[in-house]
Amino acid sequence: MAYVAKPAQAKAKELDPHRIREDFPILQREIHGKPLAYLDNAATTQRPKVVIETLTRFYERHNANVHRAVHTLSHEASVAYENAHKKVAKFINARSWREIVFTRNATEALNLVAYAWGFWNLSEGDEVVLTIMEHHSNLVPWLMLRERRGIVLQFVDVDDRGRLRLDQLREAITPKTKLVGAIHASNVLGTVNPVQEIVEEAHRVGALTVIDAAQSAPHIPIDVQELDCDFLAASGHKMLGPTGTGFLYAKRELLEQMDPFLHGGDMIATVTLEGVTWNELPWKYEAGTPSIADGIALGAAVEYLLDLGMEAVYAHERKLLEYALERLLSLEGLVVYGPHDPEDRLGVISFNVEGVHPHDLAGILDEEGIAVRSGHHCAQPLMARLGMDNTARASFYLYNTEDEIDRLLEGIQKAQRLFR
Ligand code: C6P
Repeated sequence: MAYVAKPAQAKAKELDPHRIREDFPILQREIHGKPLAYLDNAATTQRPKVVIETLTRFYERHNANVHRAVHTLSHEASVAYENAHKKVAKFINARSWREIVFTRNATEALNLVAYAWGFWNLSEGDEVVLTIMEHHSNLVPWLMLRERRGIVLQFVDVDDRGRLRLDQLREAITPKTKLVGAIHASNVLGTVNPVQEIVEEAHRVGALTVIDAAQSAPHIPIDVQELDCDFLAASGHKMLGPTGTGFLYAKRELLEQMDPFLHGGDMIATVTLEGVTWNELPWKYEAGTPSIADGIALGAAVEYLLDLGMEAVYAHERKLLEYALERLLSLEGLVVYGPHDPEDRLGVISFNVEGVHPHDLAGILDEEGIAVRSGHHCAQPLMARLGMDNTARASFYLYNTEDEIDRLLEGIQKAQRLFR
């Protein structure tokens, strides 16, 4: 089990999802005449008013480019943008805000690791160990490096319930291993991987680690100092921030040693026709005009989560998960993928209804105002390993309620009746 509840959690204040829902204007919407039940949070979450207002306020009062001018607006924008990095650093307990690079999404953050670190530090025969559970974002860049640099990829399997084979991981990590990459929580199965143990195993042979926290950072407390991971990527838009936001955490010494992979404005200190010197961290890795308003609004999202407390967010979602698992597992004609023990997973549940294609099921649920995702979830090797090609997927967040899970069950039963 990767996320072990700490004693503090027992004291976590209880979230009131009905109160929280008032902060999210979109949750007041009706879809096909029914109240929206948004259960597609693993794809992207909704935004609270404070995030939407931060965007509007920026454009109405402070809009200017950052780091480029001495006028008041540019100064205000620069300070707010820097402060957003500080909030994200606090959110994951980084040693310094300079270890936080803002990116467009988790995919860009993971590509940054592959191209700024992997391309220059890996050569033929070097081994990278990945799990079979990786999202394509932490898989395809390494497949590309295998073609371009001749690196060797080792994949660690899962058991039939979708839990990582730690025995295989230990065997796969050898002195040839230069990097171990692992998804923290699976976007298909909800499985939480024991990343602390994975990092320890990697460091034993001197390998670096990249953790894909796109599905964990929004839902459980993350402490990068405690994890001691070298890189960690996450999506801002899966944790109440605007689309077009994500971030990479990397240990400062690595960010200092590495060269950026995007070159141009703002990321340099000096340029002559003979060469360049890099800007200070983290701007060295944020070439060109960044998504300033979105980045600042990500800071507001992170503050909103910190105010509620991540222990409380986890405790609420844990209750929803237990309720949903119990109800889904009691339905006949339904297959629920991933671990059945809530200790081993988070609130992302993939399932299939016998005789109903997941896209048809998602369509019927939509008629009931319920949003779920259906498809391969950008993790095709995992789907192939578990003999699935498409699934329906419900994923929860802090504003979801047990009532919405009841509606999901009723929708599934309606589909079963229609397809009988
Ligand atoms: N998963 C889903 O499951 P971006 O879109 O770049 O911010 O995040 C990519 C990504 C990386 N890792 C994991 C574990 C993810 O789940 C995702 C995104 C979404 O519905 C879209 S495929």
